Amino acid sequence: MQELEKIWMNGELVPWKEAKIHVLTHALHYGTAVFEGIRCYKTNTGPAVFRLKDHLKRLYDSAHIVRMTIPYPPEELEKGVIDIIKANGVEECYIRPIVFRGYGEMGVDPSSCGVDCVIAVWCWGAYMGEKGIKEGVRAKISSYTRTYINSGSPRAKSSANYLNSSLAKIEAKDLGYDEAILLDINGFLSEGSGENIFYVKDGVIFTPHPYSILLGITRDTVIKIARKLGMEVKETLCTRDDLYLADEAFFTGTAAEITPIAEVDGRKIGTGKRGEITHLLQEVFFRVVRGEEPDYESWLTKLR
Ligand code: PPE
Repeated sequence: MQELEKIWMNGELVPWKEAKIHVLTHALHYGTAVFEGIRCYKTNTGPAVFRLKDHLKRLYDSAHIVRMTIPYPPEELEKGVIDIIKANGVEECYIRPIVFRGYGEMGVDPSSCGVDCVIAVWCWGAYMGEKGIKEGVRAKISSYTRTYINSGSPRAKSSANYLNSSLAKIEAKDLGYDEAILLDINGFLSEGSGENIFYVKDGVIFTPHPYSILLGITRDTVIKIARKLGMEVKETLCTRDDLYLADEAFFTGTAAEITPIAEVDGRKIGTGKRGEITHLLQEVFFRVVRGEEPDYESWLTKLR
């Protein structure tokens, strides 16, 4: 990992190498943490954070679901995000706020452990490579089922949910694929290990209904952009066969941005290349995040 200068830790900017926690931190043992992934992009008027307020809103929602009280008001975390980007002097970066149960008593019950809060930033290029963004990735339907709504809480971006993602990702990569697609407990499409999923059929855009998925901010961004372009978007139950027979498919996520899916389980999706609608959505998306689409300016928090 390429180290930067500082990390925001419980309100202080501490040197990167000194941003440490105790080995008996509750979250390390029991996954009691919630986090966010946000991107800051370079625009003509300097760096701008994309949909910062929406990401922080989801962080507080995640904390609410897992019964943690974040010991700062949202405005303070917003300032923390801006301060830590400035302190590291980067124009573009990925931002990772994490809120977790700290060092106190051991045992599953987290109530005696305080809540710590960290914001780190690093430089992160295309999640599945530049080639993936241009040509599409190869995906596999996972043998792992997405976290069930009454066992984990897929709506919360909690660390504990990511064992499910991690197992699926390892399996997919071991088998020579780039990414895993998980089905929900009823066998319908849910999402990728770290992305939401969309496909296009006869000009209509489909994406799984928000039952067993993380409600992605990029998912919401793409839905809004597509509808504004006059396209029809349906949030519905989707099957693997729908995906196999789609004309185009793509993943969305803060890290993954919009990554075309070229192939699923050895079957080409459409032509097996980036589809036209996917390409158009990518072009508009990258203009939006770089501040080149005035209609979407309100989504940007400018640093200067
Ligand atoms: N589903 C999952 C399971 C997921 O992890 C992400 C983001 C999304 C959907 C898309 O959400 P959004 O970023 O709001 O559009 N995954 C984050 C973590 C990736 C990682 O490897 O770490 C991300 O993209 O930041």
